[in-house]
Amino acid sequence: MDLTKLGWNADLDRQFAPHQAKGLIPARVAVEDKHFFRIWTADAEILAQVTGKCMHEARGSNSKLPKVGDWVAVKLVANEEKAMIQAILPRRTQLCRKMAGRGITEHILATNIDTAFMVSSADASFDAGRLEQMLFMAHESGVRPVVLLNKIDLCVDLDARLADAARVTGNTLVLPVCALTGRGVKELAKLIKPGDSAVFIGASGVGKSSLINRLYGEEIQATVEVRTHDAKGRHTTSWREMIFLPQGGVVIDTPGMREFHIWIANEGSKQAFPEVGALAGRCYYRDCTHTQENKCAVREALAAGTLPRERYDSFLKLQLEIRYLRQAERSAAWQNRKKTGRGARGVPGKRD
Ligand SMILES: Nc1nc2c(ncn2[C@@H]2O[C@H](COP(=O)(O)OP(=O)(O)OP(=O)(O)O)[C@@H](O)[C@H]2O)c(=O)[nH]1
Ligand SMILES: [Mg+2]
Ligand SMILES: [Zn+2]
Repeated sequence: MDLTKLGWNADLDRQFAPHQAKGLIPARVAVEDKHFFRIWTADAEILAQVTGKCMHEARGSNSKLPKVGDWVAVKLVANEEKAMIQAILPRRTQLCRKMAGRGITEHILATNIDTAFMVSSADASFDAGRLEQMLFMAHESGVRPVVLLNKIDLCVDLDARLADAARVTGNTLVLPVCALTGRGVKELAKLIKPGDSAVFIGASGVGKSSLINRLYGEEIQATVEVRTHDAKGRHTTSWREMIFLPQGGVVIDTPGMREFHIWIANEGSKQAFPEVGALAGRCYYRDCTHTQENKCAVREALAAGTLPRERYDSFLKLQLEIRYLRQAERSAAWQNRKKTGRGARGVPGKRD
C-alpha cells in the first residue's frame, strides 16, 4: 500500500527522518484495543504493542498513547507478525471528548483527521442541542465538520428538519442522506478525497456504520440491526476502527457517544489561567465558583492585588461559558429522553 493513500505527506516525511535513521518504519494506527493496536505499514496490517519506554513516558496520560489515526514509528519483531511502537509523530489534528463515568478524563476519538461527519438522525429523535455540541468539538479541534442528516426516509417534513438543523449549524455544510436507500451517498463520497481521513461521530443508532457500509460498497461494519436468528442480536460498534475505502481515503467508525463534554474549553482554561487554577486549589469549597463564596483564595488574591482584575474577569467569563455549555448539554439530553421516553434504539437504559 502506498502510504500517501492513507494520508502520508511531506511534513510527515520530515518528522519521520530521525526515526528512519534508527531503522524504524512508519505505520498508521487503524484499531485501538485495550491490549493491542492494529497498524498499517506500507506492506501489511499487523498487531502492535507499545514499548515499556513509551508507556513510561506517557505516565498514565492516555492522550500520550497511540490513538486511531496516529502515525507511529515502529520496529518490526523478527519472525513474528508483530511490531513495537516506539514513537508517535506529532498530531495534525485531534478530535476529543470527555470520557463518560467518574472523574474527567480526556478521550481522543481520532487523530490526523480532515473531516468529521457529525451524524444525526432526521427522524423524531433529532436533537439540535447534541448537534451543536458536536460542532463545537469539531471547531475546537481544527477539523472540518460536515453534518449528515441520516434516515431521511423516516422524516415526514425534511424541510422543517433542515430548518431545525440550520439554527445550530451556521455555515457548516448539511447533507441529507439515507443509508437505507443510498440517497445522498454519492455526494458524501465526493467529500472524501484520496489521502483524506474522515471520522463519523454521533449518537448510537443514528447510522454511522450503515453509512460507512454504503460508502465502502458492502457490509464491512456490523450495524445495530436486531437479528432474531442470531443470539448476538445487536451490533453496536464497540471500538474505533479505521477503514480504507476502495476509492481512496480512510474513514473511522466510532461507537455512539453518550455525552459530549466541553473538555476542550476546560483544558483551554487550565492552560490559559494556570495561576488562577493554582489559587482555586486553595479555595475552601471544592466547587467554589470564585464569585461569592467565603474563604475563596481567588477573590482573596484579587483583593490583595496579586491577581489582576482583567485576568479574573476573563477567567470568570470562560467559566461561565463552560457552565452554560454543560447546562445546554444536560437539558438537551433530558429533552431527548422526554421526547422519546427511551434510548435512541428503543432499549431503555442502553447507551444514549
Ligand atoms: N430507516 C432507516 N434506517 C437506517 C438508516 N441508516 C441506518 N438505519 C438503521 O439504524 C440502525 C442503526 O444503524 P447503525 O449504522 O448500526 O448505527 P450506528 O450509528 O453505527 O450505531 P452505534 O454503532 O451503536 O454507534 C440499524 O438498524 C440500521 O439499519 C436509514 O437511512 N434509514
Ligand atoms: Mg456503529
Ligand atoms: Zn474560589
